[in-house]
Amino acid sequence: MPTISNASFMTSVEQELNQYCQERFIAPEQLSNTQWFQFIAKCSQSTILQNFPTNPPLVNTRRVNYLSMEFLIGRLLGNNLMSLSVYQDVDNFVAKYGKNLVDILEEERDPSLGNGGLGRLAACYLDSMASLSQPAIGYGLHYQYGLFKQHFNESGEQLETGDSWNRDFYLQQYHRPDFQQKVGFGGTVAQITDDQYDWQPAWTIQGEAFDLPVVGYKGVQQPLRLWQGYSETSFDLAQFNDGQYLQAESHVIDAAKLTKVLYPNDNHQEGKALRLMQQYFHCACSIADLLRQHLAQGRTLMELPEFEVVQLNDTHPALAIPELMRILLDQHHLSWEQAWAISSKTFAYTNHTLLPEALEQWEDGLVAQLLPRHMLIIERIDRELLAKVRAEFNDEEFEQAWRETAILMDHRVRMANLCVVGSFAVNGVAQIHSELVVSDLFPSYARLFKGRFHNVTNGVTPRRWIRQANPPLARLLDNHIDGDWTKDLALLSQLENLVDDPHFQTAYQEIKQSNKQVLADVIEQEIGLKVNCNAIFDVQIKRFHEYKRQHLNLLNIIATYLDLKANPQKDFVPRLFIFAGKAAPGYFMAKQIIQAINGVAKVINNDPDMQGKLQVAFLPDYRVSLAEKIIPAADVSEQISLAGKEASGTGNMKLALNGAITLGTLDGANVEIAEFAGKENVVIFGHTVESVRQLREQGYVPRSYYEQDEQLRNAIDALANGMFSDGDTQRFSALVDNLLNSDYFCVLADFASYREAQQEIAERYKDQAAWSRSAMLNTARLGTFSSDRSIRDYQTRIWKK
Ligand code: Z16
Repeated sequence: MPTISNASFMTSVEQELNQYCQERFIAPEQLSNTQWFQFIAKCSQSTILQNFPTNPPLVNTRRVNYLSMEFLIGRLLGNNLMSLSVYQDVDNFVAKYGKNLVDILEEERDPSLGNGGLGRLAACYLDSMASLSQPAIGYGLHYQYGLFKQHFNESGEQLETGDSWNRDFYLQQYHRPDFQQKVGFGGTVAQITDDQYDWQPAWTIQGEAFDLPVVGYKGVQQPLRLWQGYSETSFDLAQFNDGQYLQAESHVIDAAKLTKVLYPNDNHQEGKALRLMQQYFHCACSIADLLRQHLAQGRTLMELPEFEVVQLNDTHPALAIPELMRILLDQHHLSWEQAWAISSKTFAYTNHTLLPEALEQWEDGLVAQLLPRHMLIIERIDRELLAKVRAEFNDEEFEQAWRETAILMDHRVRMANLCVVGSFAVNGVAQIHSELVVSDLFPSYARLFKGRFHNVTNGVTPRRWIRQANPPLARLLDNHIDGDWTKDLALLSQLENLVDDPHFQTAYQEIKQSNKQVLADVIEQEIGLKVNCNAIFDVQIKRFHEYKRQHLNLLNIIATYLDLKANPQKDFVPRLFIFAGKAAPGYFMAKQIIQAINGVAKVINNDPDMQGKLQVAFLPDYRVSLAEKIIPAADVSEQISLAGKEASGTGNMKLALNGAITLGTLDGANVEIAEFAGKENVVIFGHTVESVRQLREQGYVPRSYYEQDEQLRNAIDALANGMFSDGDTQRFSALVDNLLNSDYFCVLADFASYREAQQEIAERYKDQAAWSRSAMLNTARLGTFSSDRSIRDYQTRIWKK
């Protein structure tokens, strides 16, 4: 627990304010929001550093080294004030000078060091580990440019600009020059003994450590350590293009470029050499740093797995496995068997996707060229695996089993395979996903490595996603729950008894309504649209990807619009569709979908017949701070991915906890949300994993749905005939063609069922009492989706000694 009291914190704030103002010859009343922000950031950071405990003791657990290429941490100051338990005091303090803390916190720039779910999950887990005093360190990269900023042009296309987050990021990152590392690339290897080689890299890049303190809620502070590339020599990166990499070896890479930018792909591998270099750089710096700390405490290498665990966040840090092996073999001269005994008990791997285009595979030539020693190690791991597979499978089974399990196949290095073989535990991120990992992705591994496969369902931190994002709901919970729900979200179940209490109902409803009003102001500010606050706020906020099916949502909007135009007198529950999300800059179809939504929004929002009935708001530049504004105001949570494709989802949890009704398929964590909330408190539709399988077996013909369903046909035709593109009949032709002729994600097959589900939503919303009862039960029953619970699952299932 922190040793600082609120009173002493506020006294020091007062003293420092005098000094801050004196230095600037200015009275506190004249400070701008920016200055207030800088000032409060400075006070809270020095307090954290001086007063928050570090290095919690290892009690029945190992220290967690969370390796992730992405940490989507969001704004920090409000979160830190809450963790220090001084949020309210600071709010009162600035009020004395006519300021509002919420406005001041708006000054902080989001550090967008991640793409989407995977990066945000890493941030929630750091928060939970610090709050639960689980010893941990996060290792990531200090990108100069985070995820691009998104804009829309006149015709609704996505444009991207750079996010140089660090330039006006006022919170301090602590440069740790003494933790600097050197990372080699390219060069040659010479064999010394059976197990030991001498690698002479062709060039090296220096890694500089920058720490961001992660402050747990009434817990401890632990570092998020981000590595930045640095070097004295410069180099022309253009010569290191794909295809040319074979010649690039003799050059020195410009280290400043190495960590320049985060690759903007979510659930998709780009396969660029620079990305592989980033991955290795990340692993090499992190593994060296963790070994430094381990050895500094007087511990032996053989003891490593007793004290340290490395959790691999997807395959992006897979090279940490051969890197640890290399150090143990070549620098510490251990035998292969000794090194493998250590390494294979140290790593655990979390799989986040089944999508083939997201499963990383690297050309073996590229890996050999860039990392010749690691390639030898990977080849040896693969050879030893071959012996195991031969022993386990009979002659008939062997070929199939090897196709599936080999690390090296068809001139590719398959990183997921490397992770499964090199880890003591593998987990998926939701029940159904973990089952599919075993049954569809890795059945032979499951037979080979019994007991290695687990499930840990994702979770979200209630500190940010309830207390910080939804202060009125937090206050209501504070007033009605015994104990601190912020630390133990299972306590939400106490609300179960209150859902029939009219006072509580009214309070809960009023909170949602006032949050909708707040969001309405944001929408007007951002895109100039005045919205009807009595409409259903129907929200789909996530990365744009065909499997997430924002175009299914869009087709229903178009069908609804056409229906309302044809039947103006129709009884209709007003609806506001809210979208937010980015498409990878190179993902053409996702960008088409964005443009189509913008096109539809323009027509509908400008149609006088629709005023207050049907509206579409597409908010640009989705990011953590925008999510914090949308989520508390949502009535409906769109979770409509094709069954089997969304590993878990985490936005689904945030929305449901904040009282949105899930409208979803039986995919990812939706399945568990439905179980916990109760089937009657969600709306489920669409094909299941099993029925999608059957659909494909029969031979899926999307055009037949188009031909048989008039509403669907009219909707698609409207897209095709220029109704939403100023008469341009070509603008959406790729999207239309794709839907009619391939439709890999079965949008047309789920259209009818989705439309029915949408009508059910409208019906249910008419009964406000029943609706908010369902919403309340979502809040009451979903405490299990706290990331604290996920971390406890990791502790008991995976990290245990
Ligand atoms: C990502 O965000 C996810 C998976 C992946 O392989 C790569 C990236 Cl960048 C997402 C999943 O799509 C999502 O279902 C899941 O909730 C999230 O990771 C966290 O597990």
